[in-house]
Amino acid sequence: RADDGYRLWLRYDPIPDASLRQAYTGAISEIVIPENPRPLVASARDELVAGLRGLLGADIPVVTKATRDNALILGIPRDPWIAAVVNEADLREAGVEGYVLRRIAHEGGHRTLIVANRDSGLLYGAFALLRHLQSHQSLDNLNVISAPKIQRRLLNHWDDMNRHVERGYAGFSLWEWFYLPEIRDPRYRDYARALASIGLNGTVITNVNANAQILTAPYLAKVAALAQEFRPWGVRIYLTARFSAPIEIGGLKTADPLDPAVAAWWQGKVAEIYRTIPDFGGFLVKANSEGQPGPQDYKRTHADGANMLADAVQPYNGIVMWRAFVYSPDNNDDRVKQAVTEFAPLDGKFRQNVIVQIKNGPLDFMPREPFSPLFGAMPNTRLAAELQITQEYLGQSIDLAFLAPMWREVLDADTYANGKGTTIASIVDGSAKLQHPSVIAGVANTGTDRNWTGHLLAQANWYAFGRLAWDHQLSSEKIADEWTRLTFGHDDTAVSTINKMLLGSRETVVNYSMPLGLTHIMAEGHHYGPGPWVDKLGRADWTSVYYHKADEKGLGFDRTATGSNALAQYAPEWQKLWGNVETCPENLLLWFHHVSWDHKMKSGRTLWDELCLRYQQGVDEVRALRRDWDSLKGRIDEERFTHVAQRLARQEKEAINWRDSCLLYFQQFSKRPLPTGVEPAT
Ligand code: GCW
Repeated sequence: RADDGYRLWLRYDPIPDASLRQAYTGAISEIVIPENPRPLVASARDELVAGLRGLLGADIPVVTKATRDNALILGIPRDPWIAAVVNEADLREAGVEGYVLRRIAHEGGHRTLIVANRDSGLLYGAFALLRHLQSHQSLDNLNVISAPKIQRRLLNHWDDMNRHVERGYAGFSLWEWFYLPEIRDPRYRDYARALASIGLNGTVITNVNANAQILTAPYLAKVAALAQEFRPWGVRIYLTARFSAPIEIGGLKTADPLDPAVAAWWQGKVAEIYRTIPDFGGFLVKANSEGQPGPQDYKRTHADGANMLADAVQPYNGIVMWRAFVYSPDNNDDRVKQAVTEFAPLDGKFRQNVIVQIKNGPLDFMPREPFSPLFGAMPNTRLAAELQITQEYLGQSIDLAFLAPMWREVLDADTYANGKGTTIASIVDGSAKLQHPSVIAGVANTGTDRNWTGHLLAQANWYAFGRLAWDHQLSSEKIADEWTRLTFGHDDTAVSTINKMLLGSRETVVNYSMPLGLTHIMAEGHHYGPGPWVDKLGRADWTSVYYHKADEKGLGFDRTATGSNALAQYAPEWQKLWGNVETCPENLLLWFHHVSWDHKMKSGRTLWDELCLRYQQGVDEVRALRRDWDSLKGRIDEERFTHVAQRLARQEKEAINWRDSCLLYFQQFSKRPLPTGVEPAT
């Protein structure tokens, strides 16, 4: 059968081992759900029925009261007997959205329970149970309590109203505006189901750069139709709010946040939104960044702008996610400093339903950059992390880059804001300070491609984001292993090979594109492939030369006290480590220092030789990826095998292009020969 990847990680293929299949079938004799289930419970039921049919090849009957031994029961602990086996403490641990999965002895036989405080927990619990079976784990001692650490786990779509996806590499936007609200692609349901399966509970469906059209009445009716499709899967809709909307669609002369007419316009608009979409989540705003309008156009602050919107949504429990990705056109200072410069003085000035949303790094979703210092600079403000699932700077939908290890680096990064151990994860989830609602956002990599994400293996990034949003303690290894088994089955060789490929892939991209802390030297505009020579654009901080600063002496951006001193925005512990060229980890060396070509690296080589060898290593690693994948021929279906093999072949060409382009370019400055081991340019 043709396998185009549409089913994602929800394949439910028959479990090959007959004895295991039998064991499961014996252990789940019927599914018990309450009469007239509410929508989320009905979704849980449908998923269990479909999942078990696929995995076990049997139709498990659905009943409203347990009639036999080995019933699988979905319940909210109103039944006294459930309360007797799942106690108060368990339920507290499961919290608002979590679940308890438990196999218990009951009346001389057994029951399997999915218990939760709310319907959403039952839905997540159903997916978790199916995942358990797909992982071929035993049901015998099943006993799991799981609850999300972050409350709002959102995708951010950069989808324009004309269905173009900014930085999207998987086709067009999924939202068919022209056809909505009457005509609804069944894919909307599949999309929401995929989100629910990994615990995501919201989605911002429009680009932060989109126009204000989305907020007009005809479009709100279309959004309401999408919301209706998503709702049974517990997925709420959020929209971007263009700050100048009162002018563009409201007929006002100003969008000044302190003008009462402007505030009144937004209040009216918000009331209209909630009449149309009662469970609307709130707004995401990009203001005064890259040409977008904002409060500063009226000499007001980000806080003035955000608070005005926050007050409008507050009566409905809505939230405002205000992005901190800012760099102004007239800024002569190091661009990476600006978010802290602009936002830190506003700490404590935002309403409680405002969350300042920060990209993981201070520059822009580079293959590697240090964490954004803003996470440690606003102790009295709710802060969200924005990660990029779509691979704008990491090979788009051609190169393989599994991003869980990169996100782990960010989540685990210690800001020292409240002393040692104040990780970004603890700031985002609110455990380091009072911070509700907590939010994490991932810029989506989905589109109309049959396999959703363009590169089949990029599905792993969507999956990883959802799993980390639910539980930011999960290891990259665990997530990779889960995804690989769900997607490719349990062949030992296939699993270990694919896991290994995934886990090393991001570092490989770093090696052949921007090693040793280099950033932003990609091609102009589309951002795919090398462009270290990019110079003389509209603004200096869009060029590559601004970032690598190659000259006769050396390479890299001095961000210490002798340079831009961006380093001063970090805790003293980091300043000490990163500020010294001898102690700065080499993977961030050229981010923080301008280093002489002859600087001696840990390997004993010069910077120049090391740089050359890193680029070469990147190429070699892509070749190894190809060999690994080729070794799987016959172990996975031909269609998916070919799909990935073709992309890896292209990736090798691109890696060579990166190596040759960057080394030839930098060699003009270093004036040194390539060291042994580096292939001459092709
Ligand atoms: O990474 C840059 C992208 C822009 C994007 C911007 C942002 C949505 O190149 O395409 O615009 O960041 O995050 O606002």
